[in-house]
Order: sequence, then C-alpha cells, then structure tokens
Amino acid sequence: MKIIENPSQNIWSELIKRPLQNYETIETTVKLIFKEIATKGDAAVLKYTNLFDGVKLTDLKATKEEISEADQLVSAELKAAIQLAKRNIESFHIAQKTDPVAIETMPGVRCWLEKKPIQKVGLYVPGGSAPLFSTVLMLAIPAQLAGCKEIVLCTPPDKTGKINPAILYAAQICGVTTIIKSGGIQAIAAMALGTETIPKVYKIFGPGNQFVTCAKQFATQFGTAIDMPAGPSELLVFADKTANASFVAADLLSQAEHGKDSQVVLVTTDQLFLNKAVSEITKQLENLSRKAIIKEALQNARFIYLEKETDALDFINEYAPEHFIICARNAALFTEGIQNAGSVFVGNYTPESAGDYASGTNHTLPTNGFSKSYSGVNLDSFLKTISFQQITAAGIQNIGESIAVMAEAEGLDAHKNAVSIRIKTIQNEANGD
Ligand code: HSO
Ligand code: ZN
Repeated sequence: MKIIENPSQNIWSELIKRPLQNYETIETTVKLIFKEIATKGDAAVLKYTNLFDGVKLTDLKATKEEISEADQLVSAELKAAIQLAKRNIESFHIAQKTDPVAIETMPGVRCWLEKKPIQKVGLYVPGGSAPLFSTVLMLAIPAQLAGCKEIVLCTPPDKTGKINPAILYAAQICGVTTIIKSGGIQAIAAMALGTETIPKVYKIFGPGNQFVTCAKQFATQFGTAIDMPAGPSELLVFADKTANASFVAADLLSQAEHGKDSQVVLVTTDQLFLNKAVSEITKQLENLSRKAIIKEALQNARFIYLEKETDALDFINEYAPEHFIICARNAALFTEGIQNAGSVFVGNYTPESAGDYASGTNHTLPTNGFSKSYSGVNLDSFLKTISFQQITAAGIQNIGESIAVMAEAEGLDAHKNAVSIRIKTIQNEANGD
C-alpha cells in the first residue's frame, strides 16, 4: 500500500499509471489461434479448450439437458436475487430508449434517424476463480431489450466440462440464443470468424483477462466491433472526514478481490481519515477468503492525501477511474465536476457492489483511463443509428444550387450533375417540354 502526501502535479502522471499489461508476447499466440480457427473451425476450438482449460469436450454447445440441470442446481434464494437484479437492470435500460429524431432542415428536405439492433452479438463471460454470472445480466439484458436477434454467449467450462449453473440460469432467463462452452482467445476468435457451431457475430462484448482483451482487439481486424478495450477492475474513492472509514475500506477491498492486477485508490483531504482507512483495510482483510489475491492487488493500491478538494477533483479527472465513489460533504463539487469516470457512486450508503450486481446500472465499464473517451455498456451499445433523408421536388430546388456550387468548388462535376439533372427535369416538366 503506497501512501502519498500532497503529491505535486508533476508526479501525477506517475500516480495515474495502472499495473503494467504486456500484450506483445500475447499477440503472437492470438494471431496463431485466429489462423488455426479460420482454417480448422470447431476442431481448433476443442483443441485449445483442452490445452488451456484442461478439458476434452466433444460438443461446444450447452445442451437443453445441461440448461435444465442448472435450473435445478441454483437455489431459490439465488434465483430470487437474480430476478430482482434483472428487474432493476431492465427498468434502467428500458428507460434509455430515446425519442426518434426527425426534422425538416429546410422545406422539402426531411432528415431522420432510426436506431436498429446489431443483429448478431457475442457476449464473453469469464470463468476463472469467480465465474461472474452477474456479467450475463449486464450484457444479455440490454442485448435483448435492443432487439438483437442472435445473442451468443461464450464462457469457459470447468475441468469437468460444465458451465457454472448460475451462468446457465442467467443466460436462459435473459434470452441468450446460443451458449458455448469456450473461453479465452479461442472463444473470441470463433465469434469473430465463425465456426461450424459458433456463429460469427458483428460485435463482441464483455470483460476478460489479458488474452481475451488482446484477442478482442485483434478481432476488429476481421470487421468485428468490440465494446471497449476492458482491463482489470479499478476503483477510486474520494473521502473527506464525513466518510466512514470501515465502509470505504470495505469498498476498496471489494474491488481488490477481483484480481491481483486490480487497482484501488483512495484520495482524501483528511490525513486522519487516511490512517483510519489503512488500518481498517488491514483489519478487514484478515477475514476475507480471497486474502491472497487482495494482498497482491494492494501492492498496486494508492492512498493519496491532497489538501484541497479542487486538486483532488483535478487528480481524479486525470486518473479517469472505472468506478468512482464519493463520500464527502461537498459531494456536488465532485458530481458536477467529474469529467472522466465509468460509473459514479454517491454517498456513504452507495457501495460499488450495488452497481456490480443489482441497482440497475451496467457494470461493464471502461478501465485503464479509457473513461476519458469511452462510455460503459448501455442500451445504445447494442444499437446502430441509421440516418435517412427524403427530398421532394420543391426540396431539391431549395437546396440544389448550394450543393452544385459546393460540388463544383471541390472539382466534382459528377456530384454537381446528380443535382442539376434533376432540377433541369423539374424545370422542363414545368415548362411542359
Ligand atoms: N466490478 C466488476 C463487476 C463485478 N463485480 C461482477 C462483481 N461481479 C467490474 O465492473
Ligand atoms: Zn466488482
């Protein structure tokens, strides 16, 4: 745990650095696997599932029997919790539907926009030490609400060849159309290229480790879009003396438990609070099951004391956190001043866990400073906007001359002609020629 007091602005660029990710060595493997999947399809996916996940599968698709077996295995209590989260996520994402845009820019020139679902989407749900079925809700619910026809989900099987039952249950209730037992680079490559069993999709969503992230970026070379270049989880908390040190410690620990490369940061204007938070962390850590992972993640943690709130805000905007918790009397300074953050949690009773699971907001968010330019996943992530226009005979006469002048100035007389030929025809018709 690094404690930094009153850092001067010239070391901020050092402080906003995330734990190093090295994609160079991974890229060679990614290229190789894409190449093999392009030529050998399912056989290559099965081969790499055996190699990386240590399981020999015969079939990549989850069967109806497996899905109904999972339904039996998920407790009624967990099902009820998932259903509550589903309702909240649905409500918040339905509310994101926008009104149609349609105007007449000038008489006879009508322009409008229509949003259409991305027809085929691929959702990636990591397995690993904590199979995050909540990610299924965060991706499949908006996909279904947007109207995506084909919703493919890939997730790695365990050593016995099975998918976590809660993942299967969530996929089932959220309208996933194909569930594939495959993870890592091979799953991303299969969704980007298509195989006998795995449909080729137009956009891939979801978090993953360095291999998955690198593969997603490589997939864009094959015309597949991606949600964002997602990396390890991160949380920044701003706290003043009105914050509760044990709550803040619990929040920081909650995100540190994701993985050893996660980063948690505390920024505070109260030195006493900083000390309290650090000792709370040490205390609470002892009782946590993922202590070993958290300890490693805490090596990347930063505890920063800044005297002025405005400096704290500037620093936070530079850091551009994935998650930003505000526990401060003057919360408005931060809610109004925040420019770069994936998702913001306001007040002592708003833990990040609420947004991770059930409040309704999406937990698929930009990391690694990408909240400077990317949004988190939302309904629009599953939609495209098509623009339309329709011009009447009167309209082309109103706008035509300007188009012709501009086309001529660009030296594009065929463009000019496409307009003048119409205007001439209208004039001839009017003259009865
Ligand atoms: N904090 C993670 C999401 C998550 N947390 C899932 C628990 N389960 C990335 O936003
Ligand atoms: Zn989390």
